[in-house]
Amino acid sequence: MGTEYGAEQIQILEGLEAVRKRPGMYIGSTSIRGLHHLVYEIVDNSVDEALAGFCDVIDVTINEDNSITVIDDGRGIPVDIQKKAGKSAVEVVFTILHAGGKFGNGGYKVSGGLHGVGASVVNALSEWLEVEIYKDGKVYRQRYERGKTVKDLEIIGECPLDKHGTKVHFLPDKEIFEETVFDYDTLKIRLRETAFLTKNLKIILRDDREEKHEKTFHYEGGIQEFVTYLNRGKTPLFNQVIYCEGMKDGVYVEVALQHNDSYNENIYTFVNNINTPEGGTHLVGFKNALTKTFNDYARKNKLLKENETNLAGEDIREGLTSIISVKIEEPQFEGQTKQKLGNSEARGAVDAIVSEQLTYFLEQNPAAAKAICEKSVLAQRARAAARKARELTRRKTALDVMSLPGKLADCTDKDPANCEIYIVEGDSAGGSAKDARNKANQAILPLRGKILNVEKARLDKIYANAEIRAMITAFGTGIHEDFDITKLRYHKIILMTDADVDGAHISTLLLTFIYRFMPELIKQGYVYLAQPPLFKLEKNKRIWYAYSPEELNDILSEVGRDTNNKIQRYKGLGEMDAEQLWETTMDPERRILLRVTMDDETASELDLTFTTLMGDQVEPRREFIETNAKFGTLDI
Ligand code: TTJ
Repeated sequence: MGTEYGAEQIQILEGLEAVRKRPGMYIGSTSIRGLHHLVYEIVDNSVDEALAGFCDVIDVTINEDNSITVIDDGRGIPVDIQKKAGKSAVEVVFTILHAGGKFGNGGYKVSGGLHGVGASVVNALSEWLEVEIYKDGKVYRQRYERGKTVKDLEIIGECPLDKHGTKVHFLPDKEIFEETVFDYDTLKIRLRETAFLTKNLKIILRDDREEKHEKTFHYEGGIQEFVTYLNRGKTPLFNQVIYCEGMKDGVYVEVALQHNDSYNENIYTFVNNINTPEGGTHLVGFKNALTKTFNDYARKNKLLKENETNLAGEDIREGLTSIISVKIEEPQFEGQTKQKLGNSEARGAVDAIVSEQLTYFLEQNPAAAKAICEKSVLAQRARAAARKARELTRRKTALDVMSLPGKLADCTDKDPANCEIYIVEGDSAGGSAKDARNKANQAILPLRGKILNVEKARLDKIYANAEIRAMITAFGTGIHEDFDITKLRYHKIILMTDADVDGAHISTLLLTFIYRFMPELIKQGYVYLAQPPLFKLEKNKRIWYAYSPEELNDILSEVGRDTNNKIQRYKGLGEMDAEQLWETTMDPERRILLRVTMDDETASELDLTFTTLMGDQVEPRREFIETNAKFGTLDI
């Protein structure tokens, strides 16, 4: 780790021009997501320096003009001239694509993942970028504009001999990005995650814009504290967070886990601090070790009787919260989105380290071991019952209309791409919707009674629930091991509930079911929220609808505020007749639909969103419904 590292070790691979032409290729997109990516790309360089053991603090500031400043106390980017390029190493880092220690040997020990493309991409996509390096008593500085060097690297002053580090200040280019206003919460979630993954590193995030914020993330417990954080608002089965750590075949492995009393599995995997939402070999190794270790323990300690079958992996993972973090010198990413770890040595390393250390933990902590085993046995029984219940939701063939739920008013068009299904709460609203709809391509599924809260129920109960069964059969996709998105019968699944707190609650229950059991529907953008109006304004035989108090105000200002105004506040869908429902909420030409989105980047927070919403803690739930934060939605 202490290898001498200078300009020589940085290799030159490619030119920068391509980046401004096709930014999406390098940072995923030019939406707000890509914008935030610029910050992670810069910060990751400082994190690498921290991982190498030379940096303790990273300071990130969103400035008033939505420029970003990142300062670290590392060794400072090398300033010596690199012979091959004929310019300083700093300039190479910022002006040559793929430069940076990442591709050489003996430089950085680990490298970025998905878009680990480095500082030059950020530079190319910034109106301007300034770098300052504090090293050997001198302050170096260079400025670039849209990726082009403005001036040679200069010494602009002196600093104390013991000061060292790098400062980067950049303004994302408005010519490139659709959105150039940073979201404090998004950066906060991601930087907190980075701090959890890098034990002892302190990250400070400041927001110097109008609404000031400042937050310091510093976790001595690393991923163990991450698990505690993820389990906040839940009830752990035992106090300790199990921690396994070790190095094998060039793979550094850290795993932390703790069960809670819920039924959900919550595992987040990382490679070199980068989220791998599609898992990969490290996850496979972990699951193997967990299944094997618990079955061995349960048999040995008679928690599983001789005539009983082995626990399945999913039984043991019921209620499990875990972080798997590996560091590898040359990670290989696979899959369509390159978010899945491919290195086979990671499987063996995680398996070996977790098997050994988890076995030891269980032997040392029999009470915790017993609690987990007993929960797993219950899960095993529920799984058997659930299988039976699930079989009842299977339709014999895709064309077997007879097995569609009785309450479904299906549409006549059979091409899923044209079809929509409205999930409506209550028979009366369902009735209006049936009268209002375009029968050709709009199906209506009314749900009655309270929707089951899947956060609080085991699988067998969930699959036995009539409302949930109706949705599964209507969607056509099947569920669990049967799930097949190509069988989806409607490309728009539209949740239509009253525009009040109860309606929001029902929507959330429905979304929770979809999120937990059919997340692909959300990921692929098939799920929507209808937006019924809140107000009707009638004046001189003319009618306006408003979808928010602000909109009502705007309309009132336009038509004049006088005694001829008749304002009705809609308390529910039931107060609208079929024609009004069509005009305001269902007519594709006039309605507003919100597409439900989810962001892999902040997935660990999304889980809490559901736990909070659907769990026992009443206050956080209210707050969520009122602010409707985190769950992404897009106006379309
Ligand atoms: C590499 O090895 C020799 C000593 O310096 C190491 C290095 O480059 N460290 C380093 C880079 N620390 N911080 C950075 C860095 C910080 C920011 C904010 C942005 C960039 C591109 C690099």
